[in-house]
Amino acid sequence: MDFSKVSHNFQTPVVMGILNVTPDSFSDGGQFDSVDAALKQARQMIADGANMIDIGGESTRPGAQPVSAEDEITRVVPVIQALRKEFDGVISIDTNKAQVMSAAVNAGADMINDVCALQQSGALETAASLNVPVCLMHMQGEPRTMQDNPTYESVVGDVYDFLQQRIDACVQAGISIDRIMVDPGFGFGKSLEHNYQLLKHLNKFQYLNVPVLAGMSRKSMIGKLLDRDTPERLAGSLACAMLACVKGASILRVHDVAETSDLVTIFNQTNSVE
Ligand code: 8Y4
Repeated sequence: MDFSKVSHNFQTPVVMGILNVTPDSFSDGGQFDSVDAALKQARQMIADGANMIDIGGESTRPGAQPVSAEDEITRVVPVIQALRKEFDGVISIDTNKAQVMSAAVNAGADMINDVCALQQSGALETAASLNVPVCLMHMQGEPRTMQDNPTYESVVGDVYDFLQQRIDACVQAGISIDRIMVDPGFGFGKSLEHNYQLLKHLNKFQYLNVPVLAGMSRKSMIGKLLDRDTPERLAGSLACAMLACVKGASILRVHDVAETSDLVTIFNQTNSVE
C-alpha cells in the first residue's frame, strides 16, 4: 500500500477510527459475538467517514493486563479478515509485537501502528520485511508506570530527537522513508503541561519530513483540564483535533469519527477558499 490510498497523500488530514477488540470493550458472548460487535462498530466508523481503522487487541492503558501474542492474534485476525472483505480503506494494526504484526498483515492489514516505535524484539526487522507503512510513536517509560512523574529536558526537543532516531533506525533497517509516519504520543509518559507543549509546537514535527499522526481523542489531557469523564470529552477532543490540523497533522486518531470528519471538512474549506 502507499499513502495515495487515502486523500492525495495527506494533502488534507485523514481520520483514523479507533477499534478496540479487547474482551472488556465488548460484552463477551464469545469470539463470534465480539467479531460481530467489532465489525458493526467498524462499519459505523466507515459510514461516518473514517479513511483508516486502527485495530488493537491489547490495552495500553496504565495498569492494563499484558496479553500474549497468541491471544492478541486470536482477537484481531478474525476482525481484520472480515473487515478486509468489505473495506478498501486503510486497516492499521495497533501492536508492538512482531508476531502480531506478521499475522495482522497476512490477514490483510495495510499498516503498523506501534506505540513502542518498533523497539520491541524483532519488530523492526519484521516491519521492514512486511513492506508496509509504520507509525512510530514516542512513549517515555512503560504503560504501567509512565505517568509517575514524567520528566524531560525539553519535551518537544526530546520527543523530536527520539522520533528522528527511530526514523533513522527504520531507514537503516530498509524501511523506505515514504512508509514512515510519526506521533508525539500524547498521554504516554507526559504531564498535562507536556501534552499541551507538544500540541502547541506540533508544527515543529513537520521538519521530520514525514506525516504526523495525533491521538488526543478523549484522553486525560482533555478530561483533567476540563474536569470531564470520558463520555463528556467530545468538545475538548474536537478542539484538540482542530488545533492539530492547524499545526499540520496529517492523521487524526479518534473515537468520534462523524464529528471529526465534519471538523476536517471545515478545516479543508477554510484552507481552500481565497
Ligand atoms: C480515554 C481514551 C483514555 C483513550 C485513554 C485513551 C495512541 C495510539 C493509543 C496515540 C498512536 C488511548 C494505540 C491510548 N493512543 N497510537 N494508541 N497514537 N499512534 N487512551 O496517541 O487511546 S491507545
